[in-house]
Amino acid sequence: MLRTWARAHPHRTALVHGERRLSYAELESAADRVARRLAGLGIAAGDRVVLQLPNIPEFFAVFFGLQRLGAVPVLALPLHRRSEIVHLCRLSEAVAYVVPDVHQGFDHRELAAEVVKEAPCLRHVLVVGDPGTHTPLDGPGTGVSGVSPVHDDASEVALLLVSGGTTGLPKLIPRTHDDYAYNVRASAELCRFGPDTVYLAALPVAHNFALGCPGVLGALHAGGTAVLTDEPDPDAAFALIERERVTATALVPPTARVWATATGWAGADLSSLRLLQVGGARLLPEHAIQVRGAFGPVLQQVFGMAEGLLNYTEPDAPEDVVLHTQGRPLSPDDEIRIVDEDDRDVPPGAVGRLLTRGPYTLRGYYRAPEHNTTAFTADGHYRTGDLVRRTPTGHLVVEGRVKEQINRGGDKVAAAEVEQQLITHPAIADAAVVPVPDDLLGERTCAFVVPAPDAEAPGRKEAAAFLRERGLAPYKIPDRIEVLDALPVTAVGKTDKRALTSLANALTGIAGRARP
Ligand code: OOB
Repeated sequence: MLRTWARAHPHRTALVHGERRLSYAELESAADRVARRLAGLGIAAGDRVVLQLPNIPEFFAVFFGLQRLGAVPVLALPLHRRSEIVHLCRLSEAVAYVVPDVHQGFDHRELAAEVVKEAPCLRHVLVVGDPGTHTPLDGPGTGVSGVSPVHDDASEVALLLVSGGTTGLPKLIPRTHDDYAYNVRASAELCRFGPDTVYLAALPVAHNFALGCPGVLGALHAGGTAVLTDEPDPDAAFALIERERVTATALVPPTARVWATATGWAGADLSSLRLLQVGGARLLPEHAIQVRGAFGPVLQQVFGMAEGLLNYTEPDAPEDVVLHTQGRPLSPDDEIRIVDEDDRDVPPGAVGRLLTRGPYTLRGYYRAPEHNTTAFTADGHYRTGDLVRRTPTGHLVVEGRVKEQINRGGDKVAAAEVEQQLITHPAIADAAVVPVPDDLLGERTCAFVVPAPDAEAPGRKEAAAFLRERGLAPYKIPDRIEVLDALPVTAVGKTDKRALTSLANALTGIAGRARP
């Protein structure tokens, strides 16, 4: 795809980052350079490479360079730390790990040095910027001028996305060339992207939303421009929107609300904005009204998942649909079932569990045969874990979830992953993590811990330091720790998360009254 775009309009601007501007021709040759460099290091078709880069042009040079070689990027998030990265490297048997030198004060070279000790499959750590003791990404490649694309089968895996997760360790989602290209093309069409599109990537481009829904890839597919930034705060973002005449962007609900408030006092000219996508977590109707009030009829709700299925409110949808639903499936071939706990269809309009199957939805997690037996129905429907209802117009409203995941303003935290980390603490005998409502983030995490015999359970600060030391991503560290003598159990002997959620809420009430 990149080669086609670069031939069609080599001199148009593809990517903007700060003062840097890359034309399509420059992006094309940057991808070629990376491909030759990686080929020179022995990286070949089928190899997996963990890519952990922020929103900088090199992300796309490496992404497309890997595509060119037929190698598969594993898209780690910028906030992933040792625990996640080691797991992703081992699971994918990655041969290389690509990192920035220092990003937002965090030295990724130090992290990489720890990772290589625990993931012997890694043969190379490639650094964008000052490589320290590792290998520079920039460097001599093979002499061959231009590595030609090796694909002959569009059903092969093109990239591996990280799942929000419900189990102890993150899962990888195989996305194929044909499914992901469709994802990008159909999304770009629905969102009316064209050569005049200027897309601002303010969410991490390693996440499906900003990468391909329609995201940066959609903007490039349409012949437009993508502006990359890691600063979604309104001061920086509004200045960029004004300077670059940004036409479209994607946000999670907390950021959308901050932006909406900021329009009241910021003087920037935002008149170029034609599409403001909000998704990744529930946008409450009152917040949708606030955002639409501030930005006008440019708001679009997006209910998507890295696993595939995307729902969008259409750009010409009635106001009521935009304010009160999370959109309609992208493809006419997306199959939706809304079922009860025995997989029986609920009556039309009733709330149930969302199952889906379709042209760009995964058929199985990567190297997870056991998990796949429960994550899918026998006939291949993916169990999203979301509770939805369908309106007469076919739009979905997200009403909750059955999966044990905390959605912290769009950042997904698998309860089991944090629980398993917590119980490695010598003073913790048992742990259960539940969501608590939060005005800004929608939800935060509350961990209930049971102290080990004769031990005193750690407080929040100590637990946080412990989990950071274990290499857990910062957004997974519990916002609250509560100590119990024992965890409540259900009639069948499972931890009663519902009781814990109510308890957490009751404790919030008490804390709220105690601290006016
Ligand atoms: C996006 O992808 P993931 O993989 O980080 O998370 C998917 C999950 C969904 O299953 C759902 O539980 C939740 O995030 N979610 C929403 C939502 N959008 C996602 N819940 C309520 N309302 C929404 N609008 O989050 C994602 C991927 C592509 C595009 C947009 C979001």
